[in-house]
This record gives sequence, structure tokens and C-alpha cells, in this order.
Amino acid sequence: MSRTSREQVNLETFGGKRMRNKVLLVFLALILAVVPLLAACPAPAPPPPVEPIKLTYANFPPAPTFPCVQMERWADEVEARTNGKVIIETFPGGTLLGALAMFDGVLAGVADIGISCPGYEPGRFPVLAILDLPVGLPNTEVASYVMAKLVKELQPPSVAEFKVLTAFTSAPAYIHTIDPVRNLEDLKGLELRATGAAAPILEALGGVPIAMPMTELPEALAKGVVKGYLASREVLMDFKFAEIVHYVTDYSTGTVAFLVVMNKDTWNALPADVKKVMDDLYLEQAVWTGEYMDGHVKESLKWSQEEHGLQIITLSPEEQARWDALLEPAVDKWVEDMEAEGLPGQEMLDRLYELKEEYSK
Ligand code: DTR
Repeated sequence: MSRTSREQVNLETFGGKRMRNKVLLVFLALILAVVPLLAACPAPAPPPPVEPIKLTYANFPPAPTFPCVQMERWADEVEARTNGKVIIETFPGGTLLGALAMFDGVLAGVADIGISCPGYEPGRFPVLAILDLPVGLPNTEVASYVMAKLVKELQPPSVAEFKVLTAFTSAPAYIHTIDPVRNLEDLKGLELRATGAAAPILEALGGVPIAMPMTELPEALAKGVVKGYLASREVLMDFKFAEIVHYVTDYSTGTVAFLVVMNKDTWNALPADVKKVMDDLYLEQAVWTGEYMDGHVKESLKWSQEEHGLQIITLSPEEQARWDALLEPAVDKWVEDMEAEGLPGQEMLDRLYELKEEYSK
């Protein structure tokens, strides 16, 4: 190859470099021109927001009471565990449905979810009355565990038209009175509010039961329609009953069952993952409520004693034996009633005692 031709070659190479630089410059200019244009373009539209599933939850007593406290906890848990896919609108204080309209209201779809005491409607939930019997459930946590397990295992026909979301009990009920009740003689003929299974219990002890939901008790006490009541001891503080009743007789007459139900059509329309969240909460919520309630009863007793001089009357062992003897037939009667209906009353009762042992261990 001659010198000239080599230079030629070099010149060509140089010329090629210049050309490439030009292309690069044009390319850069293009990018600089296009980027601001791209930035100005609207981003692709996000997918339309998925509307959360809104469910209504009706409750009958005022917001600070334990049925409502547990409702708010359940609602928060469902909202958190479904990442906001479900929103629960809560209605405390009978603002959507009152105690006696609750179960039918949920069936009719007035509320998606509702809570009440089966015992408020005598005869409607005969199997569940087992939880209202004086069967010696020591505290709310144990009683609520037993209740939730029994409802699941027994599947009583009376609850088949609902989806049961959870089931628990109130704390054990005691006799609260304006005048002291130290023995059966003091109780004889005394008119006290007692509802559901508590009514025959009070009758067996010689008192006169007057039935009404908890929400009607403040007025009945204030007007002197009743001289006290059978109920769990947290209401001394939550309903300020300690301002009127000054004595609690230290004898547990049993718990009161609560049922939280959902309208079946609402349930069937829920996505599987939401159903799972609610099913997973079934037993957990019952035990949570029991623990909360037991702590709250202690607080209520302390407040009532310190602020209102509440006195707790202890029965002598002989007196207690007299009361126990009178209440034994109430349990036997429930078993007989079940057997008469062709239901395994004794087996159900045995299972209750088994579950009580199982959880107490
Ligand atoms: N013991 C049942 C149920 C009950 C207990 N505490 C509360 C508070 C608010 C409403 C009902 C209840 C009863 O006596 O009605």
C-alpha cells in the first residue's frame, strides 16, 4: 500500500469519526427534545379503585359497654386483616336495631351483622340456654371458650339461618340489690330484674323475676320498679348502677350467652379471603372478649367500692349449700326438656363440663 493511499485511509477514518459525532449530536438533540415532551404526557391511568365492601354491625347497649368494646375490636381486626378491603360501620346503643329486634333484623337484612343475647327471646334458642345455666363456669374467659366451642360443635338448628361470627358469654351474674341479701329469707319475694335463664334461677331461690333487656334496667331501677337485678358485675360501673345498688351477694348464678350473627346472603356474597379472616377470628374473638371482660369486672368492683361504698356479701358455707341445692334442679330440668325434644341433653351437658376442664387446665 502507498503512503498516499494510507493517508487516504486515515483521512477516511477521520471523516468517519466526524460523521459518527454528527449522528450522536443529532441523537442527543432528539432526546433533549423528546424528554420534556414525555414528561409532559399524562401517566397511564391507574386501574379504577376497588370499592371496599361495607358492612353494617348493629349493637344494642351503649358504646362503652363490653358488647360494643368487643364489636369495635372485631371491626378493627377485620379491617386490618383484609387490608381495608372490608369496612365495618358500627351502630352501638340500638341506633340501628334494639335488643329484641336484633336477630329478626339481621335475618331481614336491616343490618348485615348483629349481636344479642339468645336468652332475651325465651324459647327461640333452647339449646343455647345451656350457657345460661348455673354450671359453675368460673370466669368469662373459660365460659366464652366453652360457648364458642359448643356452638360450633352442636350446630343448633336455631342458629342455622345465620352465619355465626362469634359467640361468648357475659361475666358470671350476681345478685345486686338496694338492700342487703344475706340469706334466702332476705331474697324471698324480692322483685329483681332477671332475664332469660336467670329468671327461673331467681324464682328457684325465692325471688320474683322481672324480665327486661339490660338497656331498660336503668329506668326500672330509678323508678323503683325493681329492687335490684341479676347481672354481671361490670355493669355497676358501665351503667353507673353502683350509684343505686349498694350490695352484691357473692354467689355466681351463671353466665349469659351472646351470639354475633351475620345475614346468610351477606355471608354468601363475601370473597373467600374475607370469609377466612372472619372464620379465623371466631374463637380468638370469644377468648379476647372473655379476657377483656374479666379484667373489666375487677375494675368495676374497685370503682364501685371506692366511689360508692359497694359492699360484697359473702354467704356462709351452710347458706351456700342451701342455694346450691335449690339450683341443681334447673340444670336437670334443661336436660329433661332437651331429651323430651329428642335432643341429647345429658351428652351436651357432659361436653360442656369436658370443655370447661379442657380450657381451665
Ligand atoms: N348479663 C346479660 C348480658 C349483659 C351483661 N353485661 C351487659 C352489658 C350490656 C348489655 C348486656 C349485658 C344481661 O343481664 O342482660
